[in-house]
Amino acid sequence: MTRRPSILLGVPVQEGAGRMGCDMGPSAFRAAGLAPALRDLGYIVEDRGNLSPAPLRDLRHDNGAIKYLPEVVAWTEAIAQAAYEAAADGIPIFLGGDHSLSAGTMTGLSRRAAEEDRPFFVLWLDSHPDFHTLETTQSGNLHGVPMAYATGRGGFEGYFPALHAPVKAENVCMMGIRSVDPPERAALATAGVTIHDMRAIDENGVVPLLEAFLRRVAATRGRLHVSLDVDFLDPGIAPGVGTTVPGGATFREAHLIMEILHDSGLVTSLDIVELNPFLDERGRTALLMVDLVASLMGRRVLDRPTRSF
Ligand code: B3U
Ligand code: MN
Ligand code: MN
Repeated sequence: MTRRPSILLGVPVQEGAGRMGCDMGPSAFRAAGLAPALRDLGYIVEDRGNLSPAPLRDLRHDNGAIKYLPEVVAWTEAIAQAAYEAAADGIPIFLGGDHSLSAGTMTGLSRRAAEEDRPFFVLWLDSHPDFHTLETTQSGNLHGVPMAYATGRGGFEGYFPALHAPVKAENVCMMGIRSVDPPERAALATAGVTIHDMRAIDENGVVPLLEAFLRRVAATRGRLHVSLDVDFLDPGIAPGVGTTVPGGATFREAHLIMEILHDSGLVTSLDIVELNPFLDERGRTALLMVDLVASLMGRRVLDRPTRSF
């Protein structure tokens, strides 16, 4: 079977998170053996090294809580361009870095999809919806805004790059959500995003929720971007993250999601974000994330017929 090459892109942005250390994420993913794991699965792996931000501009916003706006905007500009280019060459895997990087990846990837005349879908695996605008963020940490920006909510104009093709809220599915701030909750009530919070996962299991979304993607020839935040996982198995939120996905739920995603054959790009190696325990979170990527890319315990969509 010929497979599209895996393209690794390090994105050592840390200014979007509340604490420093995510800049070491790309190194930790490499040290945890991401490239050899993919080569073992038969992929050609091209590691494009780490991106750098675009030049800083002087940007100020009335919301005085916002931290590092010029830095995060400069990163977003560079990431959007790199994502747009890499999407034409293979399956890009963006090694974060904090989740503000998804402002750039979704922008560049949705532009690529639009030029290919394909719909663009996002599976957002996170304890948070990251649906704040620049006005509503109270922490001021810009890893809390990428989904609001990418889906075209107001107030980012003049700061973040203009969107070639906003992500359609109806094409976004979130799973694992369990920490939502009041303004996010109000915005999500009418936005049209599909949200499966932890209660929905407990009541239904991950399989029917994920399959329903994948059937929608499969019906369209669309591109599917997966954005995996470490805090989707339960902190008991993934301690290397700045925001630990109890009650997260188990090892088995997370692997099952990855395996079904591979069966679907629909995934065209991936973010792995919010790993903070400074907070990790002997690399166990980095190693788990690499194992999850391997499952997403086709690692299996036994051969079995794949599910079709
Ligand atoms: N919603 C909160 C917390 C948060 C969002 N993303 C992360 N934490 N990782 C905020 O600060 O916006
Ligand atoms: Mn996040
Ligand atoms: Mn999160």
